[in-house]
Amino acid sequence: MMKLYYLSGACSLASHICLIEAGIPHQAIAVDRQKRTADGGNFLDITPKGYVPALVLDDGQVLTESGALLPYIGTLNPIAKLIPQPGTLAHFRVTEWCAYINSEVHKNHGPLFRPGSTDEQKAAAREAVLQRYAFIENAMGDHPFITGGDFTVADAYLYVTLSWAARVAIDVSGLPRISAFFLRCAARPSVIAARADEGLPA
Ligand SMILES: N[C@@H](CCC(=O)N[C@@H](CS)C(=O)NCC(=O)O)C(=O)O
Repeated sequence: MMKLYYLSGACSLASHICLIEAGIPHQAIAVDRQKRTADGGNFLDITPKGYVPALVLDDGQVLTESGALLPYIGTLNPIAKLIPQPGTLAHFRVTEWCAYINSEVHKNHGPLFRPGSTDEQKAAAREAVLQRYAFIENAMGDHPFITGGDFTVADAYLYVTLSWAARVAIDVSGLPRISAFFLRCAARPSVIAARADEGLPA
């Protein structure tokens, strides 16, 4: 069975949601800030990168990086429609969004989570993230999800960054589509189940 190493509520929540959406049997194993795993190991032995998500495949190989892991998980079960068939442009549309959320949205949160950031650095980070959310708001149009009618791995990733908004004081109330998108995702059984597994409030 695959093992997903996660830090509660962190970016790994997106992979966790997608494993559930795809119906892939898996074991979700918590990692703490000291890099200890809930099954008694040292997370650095799983990946020297030391950060989540890390997915241990059935043959023992380890896959990391949300930008690769999410499309991988989505591809495992085509019926779940978490990503279109590999090799099609539609597939790369979803990976394009995963890359955008990874490098433009997720990464720009850095100063908001790093202890010791100055108020100026935090304000600049909030502005950068909000500007990217505004871009997505516009790109989403009247679709329920980023690329259209199907909930994809990119939507799971965007849901997770939005779930940090209140904690890092990013106010998305001026973005009605993004706000509705967040509530739409939060109501999905996979999201509710993954949050419960990670000990997060409903
Ligand atoms: N490049 C990685 C970054 C992953 C990442 O930033 N993980 C954070 C949680 S969102 C983490 O594990 N932080 C704990 C740490 O670095 O000690 C990815 O995109 O998957």
